[in-house]
Amino acid sequence: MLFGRTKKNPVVLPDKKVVEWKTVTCGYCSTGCSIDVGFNEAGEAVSCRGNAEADVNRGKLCLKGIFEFEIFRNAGRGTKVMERDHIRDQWRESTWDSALDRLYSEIRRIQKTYGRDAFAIISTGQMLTEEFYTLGKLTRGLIGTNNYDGNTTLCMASAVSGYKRSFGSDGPPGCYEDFEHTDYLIAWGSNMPEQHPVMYWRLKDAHERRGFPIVAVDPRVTMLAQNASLHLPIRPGTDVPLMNAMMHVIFAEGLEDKDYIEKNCTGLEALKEEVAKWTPDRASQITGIHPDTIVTVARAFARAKAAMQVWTMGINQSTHGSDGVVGINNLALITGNVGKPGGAPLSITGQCNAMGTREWGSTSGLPNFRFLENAQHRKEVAEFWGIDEDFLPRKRGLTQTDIYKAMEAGEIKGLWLIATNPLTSLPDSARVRRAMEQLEFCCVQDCYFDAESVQYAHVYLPGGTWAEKDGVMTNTERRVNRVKPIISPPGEAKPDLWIFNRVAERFNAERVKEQGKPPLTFPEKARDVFEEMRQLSRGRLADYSGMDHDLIEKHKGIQWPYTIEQRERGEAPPKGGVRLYTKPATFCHPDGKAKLIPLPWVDNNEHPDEDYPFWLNTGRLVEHWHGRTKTGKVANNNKFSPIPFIEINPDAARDLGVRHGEYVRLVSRRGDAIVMAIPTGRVPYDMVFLPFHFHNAANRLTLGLLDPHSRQPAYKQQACRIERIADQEHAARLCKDMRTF
Ligand SMILES: Nc1nc2c(c(=O)[nH]1)N[C@H]1C(S)=C(S)[C@@H](COP(=O)(O)OP(=O)(O)OC[C@H]3O[C@@H](n4cnc5c(=O)[nH]c(N)nc54)[C@H](O)[C@@H]3O)O[C@H]1N2
Ligand SMILES: Nc1nc2c(c(=O)[nH]1)N[C@H]1C(S)=C(S)[C@@H](COP(=O)(O)OP(=O)(O)OC[C@H]3O[C@@H](n4cnc5c(=O)[nH]c(N)nc54)[C@H](O)[C@@H]3O)O[C@H]1N2
Ligand code: SF4
Ligand SMILES: [Mo]
Repeated sequence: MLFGRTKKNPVVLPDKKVVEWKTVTCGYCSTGCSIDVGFNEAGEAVSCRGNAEADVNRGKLCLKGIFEFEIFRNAGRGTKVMERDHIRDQWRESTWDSALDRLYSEIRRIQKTYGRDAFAIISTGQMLTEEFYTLGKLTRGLIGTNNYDGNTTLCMASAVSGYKRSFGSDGPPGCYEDFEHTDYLIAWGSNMPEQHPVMYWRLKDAHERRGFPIVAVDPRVTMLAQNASLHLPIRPGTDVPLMNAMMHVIFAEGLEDKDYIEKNCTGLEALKEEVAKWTPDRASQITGIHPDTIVTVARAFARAKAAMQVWTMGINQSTHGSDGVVGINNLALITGNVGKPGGAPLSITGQCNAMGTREWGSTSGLPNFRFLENAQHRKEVAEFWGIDEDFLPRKRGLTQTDIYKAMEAGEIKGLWLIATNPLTSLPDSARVRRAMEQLEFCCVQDCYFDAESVQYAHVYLPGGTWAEKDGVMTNTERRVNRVKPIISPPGEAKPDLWIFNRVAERFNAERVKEQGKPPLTFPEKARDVFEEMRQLSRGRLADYSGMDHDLIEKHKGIQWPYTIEQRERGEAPPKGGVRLYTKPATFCHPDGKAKLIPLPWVDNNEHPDEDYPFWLNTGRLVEHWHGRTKTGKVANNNKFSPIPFIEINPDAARDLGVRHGEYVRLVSRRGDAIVMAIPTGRVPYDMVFLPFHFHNAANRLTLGLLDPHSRQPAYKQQACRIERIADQEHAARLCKDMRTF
């Protein structure tokens, strides 16, 4: 019998005439899928398919990965080095030598005039690990500014800070294989089917076979919530009270794992004292979740043989982001769900290599989770690099979010932006513009010349991206994956590693000439940089010492830790399933114990009121990537949502007299934006959801209060109002002006 369409409109797959497939790792999200890129006879990249041998994705890709080959040559790529004297001047074509000399001399001029930290460097989670390590060495070892951070402060800072507070170090303990063992899974503020689609496929696959409950905690009815066993439509910013009430129930009913706590944790009494105050009734008033539901979830979570928690930006991007992560860790610790199959508090990372910069970028510390505040760590790294120990600062400098405030206040005068686009991604873009206008000098290193921050640059450096470059990336489950240069960057664009090495040459020459000291090593080849990292990692939590580029490639990714001792014993790298803290009292605090930390809660969000009656929630769509420099030009991605829009509840739309597809003006205390209204039951009556992918939309309105521990902005909780627009044609033009490609 024949299935499917046999005659009418058969689906015909175009023959792309691929003659060769080359395997790399996807450059979008942190799932870390392995991709085969197909090349035709002319050497053009024409197709992508999932690599079937890789444990991560087992042949699958999402719709960003499928069309990723298009980014090598799509519109707006930077192909020339550009310079100008003032940000209002026209650009002129320049040369690498001229632009890099200028970058070097402006850094030193600004440092000499205003102090060492008056020049800031901000990087990303989207380069390769060898590039992060090299930039860290250049910044900490030669340039010497302490105002060095990454866009990961907008993304993973709360997870990092929460892990450090609970466990003594960053580093997600779980892995994807945990989905295959868990008996209960809570997803806090994570829309995995859209943001980590192939990771979700792994979860769904395990779920279909074993049928454990999945609980989605999210104010929206996300795609994950639609597929969950239970959806808790929590009031924005109130996850910590919910966690406290769950712990209240667990202790009140004696469901905690006393033996695990005894062997592994400190701080039990103080935690118990705090959560005693959080009855389900009290938490229900704050969270909007029925007390019976809280009791049911707490009991089931504690009774499950193995219970897992995953979370993403719904937790991290909040004024209680770091506390939310600690709350998740507390729940895991009191029920003994750390370091065992199916039991993990697993932070889902965002960007393809946000983990790589956490491990090696030296932004918040020194390589491999070493701290600037630790004298022994400073000594180790200074000796390894061959620098004076005193050259390293004794505590970390400003975070990205605070760097912009210092720019606005005129304390920071120069900026080198690398692979991040703050005009679209930082909260309250009017303030970001004011801050950028204060700068005496700004260099933007981006693979796209049409990235908005280029508007404020004096020097533009065209970077290569993704598989135009050589190195590794670490995914959410601590798997180090390989990326190879399968095509050259367009025009004069160069891999970021090449750029850092050329900048390092200039600072090294100064070091030799002015201080008579030998230059620091800056290997040209990524595999030689990896060798330095491998040595520095020995005996550390993120131990890479058993790995090298070829082995990583052969195994389609290796999870850390994989030590030289394991390799010498002949142990092959495990296929998956590597966990942290599997043995008792092996946490990273000095006593080996994890800390249970009480979490009192203060409500400090901007709430809807009479003037601004809606919650403004912002986030992502499956088809787009951040500021859309990439996906905005891929037709098969952009066509799904080419203009800014809000999800609005159909009843709210009706009460406002707003029809489906009408343009409205969204107004907050910071600014306004014209967006299209799409009524949907996904959001409650008093909330709108605005994807942040569109330039001049979401972040004109966001408030971005900062978490006190991590300094990460609360992008998801603020108030706005909706105004109808009489002249729809004019509104359509304005909306289009907000950048569509
Ligand atoms: N397609 C696509 N995938 C991506 C990205 C992309 O741009 N596009 N970016 C990557 C990056 S860098 C990141 S960080 C991840 C982000 O991945 P996610 O965090 O999954 O994505 P978001 O849409 O930002 O936010 C997730 C959810 O948080 C919910 N939320 C809002 N407020 C609260 C709250 O107070 N409590 C709770 N519990 N939930 C809340 C929102 O309603 C939203 O559904 O995605 C990665 N993957
Ligand atoms: N309102 C709101 N705002 C948010 C968020 C939210 O949920 N809501 N989420 C926040 C989060 S989690 C994140 S991670 C940030 C992301 O914020 P950004 O980092 O600003 O996001 P991107 O648009 O990905 O910017 C990356 C830039 O680097 C360039 N690029 C990409 N790859 C390379 C490369 O290999 N080399 C070089 N030189 N350049 C490259 C791209 O062209 C792009 O211009 O946004 C944050 N902003
Ligand atoms: S799930 Fe993430 S890593 Fe996999 S193809 Fe999609 S964007 Fe790439
Ligand atoms: Mo992110």
